[in-house]
Amino acid sequence: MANLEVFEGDITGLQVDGIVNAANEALAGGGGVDGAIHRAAGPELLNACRAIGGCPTGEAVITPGFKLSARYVIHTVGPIWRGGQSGEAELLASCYRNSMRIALENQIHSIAFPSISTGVYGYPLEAAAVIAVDTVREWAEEGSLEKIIFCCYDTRAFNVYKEIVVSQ
Ligand code: AR6
Repeated sequence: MANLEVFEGDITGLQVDGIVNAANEALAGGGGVDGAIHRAAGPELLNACRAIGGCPTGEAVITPGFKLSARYVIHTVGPIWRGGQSGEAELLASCYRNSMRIALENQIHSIAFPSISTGVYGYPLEAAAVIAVDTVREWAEEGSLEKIIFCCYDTRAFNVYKEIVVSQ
């Protein structure tokens, strides 16, 4: 069983095999964690994303990490929150599931996730964190993974994730 950890800070500084990016369908870069990852990885990351062309909501694609210490970036596109009746929960679970599948296919041993969809895309934090932890746990016993980090950018998110990881 891979170890589940909660970390507070910037995902771009983590020493892991792969970090997950909360991207948009165009893979065009953006604000939030996406912007931070592109800045840290350098312009080659945008070129690699352009070559892939795009990624539908709920799916995931992989690129090298370029200047990041992480060898890979797994880009996934979370749902935009529209009130909860538009399949948001299933799409968010799908982001975590597809990211884990790609990590395993690439023999990744350690991976860090940001709190997908809970920034600009407006997904309520507590509900999103339950989905994140539940879905990742289902995969944590598979294959190569040894360490899974939920990387929270602020103390509120850190506390929410910590409580869910500990209580489940
Ligand atoms: N490290 C870790 N987490 C971070 C960082 C960081 N450096 N920066 C922000 N976060 P968001 P979304 C947290 O808005 O809601 C982009 O423009 C942030 O506090 O980055 O999935 C994309 O291009 C929040 O908890 O992603 C898309 O258009 C979490 O990361 C759109 O935003 C996600 O917030 C995606 O929106």
